[in-house]
Amino acid sequence: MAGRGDLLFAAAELIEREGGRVVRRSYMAADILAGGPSEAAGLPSLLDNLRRPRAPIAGLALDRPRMMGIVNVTPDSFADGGRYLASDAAIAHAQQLEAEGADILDIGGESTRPGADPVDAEEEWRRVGPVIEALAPRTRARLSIDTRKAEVMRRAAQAGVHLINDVSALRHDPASLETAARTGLPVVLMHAQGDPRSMQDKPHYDDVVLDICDWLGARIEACEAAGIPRSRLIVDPGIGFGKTLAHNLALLGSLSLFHGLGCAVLIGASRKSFIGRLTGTADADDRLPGSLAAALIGAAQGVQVLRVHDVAATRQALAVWEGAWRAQASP
Ligand code: 7PJ
Repeated sequence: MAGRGDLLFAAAELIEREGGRVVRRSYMAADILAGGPSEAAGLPSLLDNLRRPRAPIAGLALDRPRMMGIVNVTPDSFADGGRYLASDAAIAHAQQLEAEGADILDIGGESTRPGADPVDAEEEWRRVGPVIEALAPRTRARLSIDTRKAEVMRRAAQAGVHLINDVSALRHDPASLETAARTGLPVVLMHAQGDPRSMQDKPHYDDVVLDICDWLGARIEACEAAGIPRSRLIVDPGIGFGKTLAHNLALLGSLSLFHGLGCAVLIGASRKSFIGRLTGTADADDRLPGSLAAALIGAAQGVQVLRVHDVAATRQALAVWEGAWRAQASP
């Protein structure tokens, strides 16, 4: 799957909407490869999406899970509590995450946690600009700009970032599609229902996994129409963004479905409140065990990028998973 010899499927479930109903049918892989069930018209392109090797992202081969370390430069981000507001501290934190093994550093200056207030582009750039400018010439890790604003994307690209991460999937700012296309950079398209201020009010889906998969498919098409090829897109179901606990768990359980979109897949579950709600862990800093479990669930379903706070701990968890996984794939 996704060009990886260590990820295989022996059976597949074909899920289709028929009117208001969702119909699920299971097939053995051998039967699909022998020509496929005649009732499944879209199957050849779906199989092609599932199997096609993923292009490297910003020069990173996607043949194993990659870690994106989180660098918040915000006064109100819930997990770090503004501890890294000063750019010197953010730069030091980024370098620490790189030393721990982060492949990508995701630098954000606007908190998008539930209930957060927006900031303008000038203030956002004042926060992230000095951090990007300091890191760009001296880091091995790829730099990602976590922003919803075209102006911040443009300036970050100029300053040398390798990747755009937009939690609004290039919808928040009407100039983002065109600006992102012009940078030529890869883009993470994350699903969110509602905006950060209101998204946890009453999230609703007909079928959370299928609805988000279809939504991301439509965003991919919008990007392609704007000149960003699918090979430069990464999809993300947006854990915690307009989702109940049940929605988040359903998504984590069905991550492999998103490979059918033909892009690399990213998840960000690190320290999120669904872990707290599930386990009664009020303090985000105490959610490392649940975060590691979520990272391994992602790895086991072929997720190519894991967005995490705790790079060293995630690296250790992944090393054990990967060692055993590869040993059974080729004993
Ligand atoms: C995500 C993100 C996520 C992507 C945040 C937090 C909230 N970007 N930015 N995916 N979450 N792509 O880190 O808890 O899940 S901010």
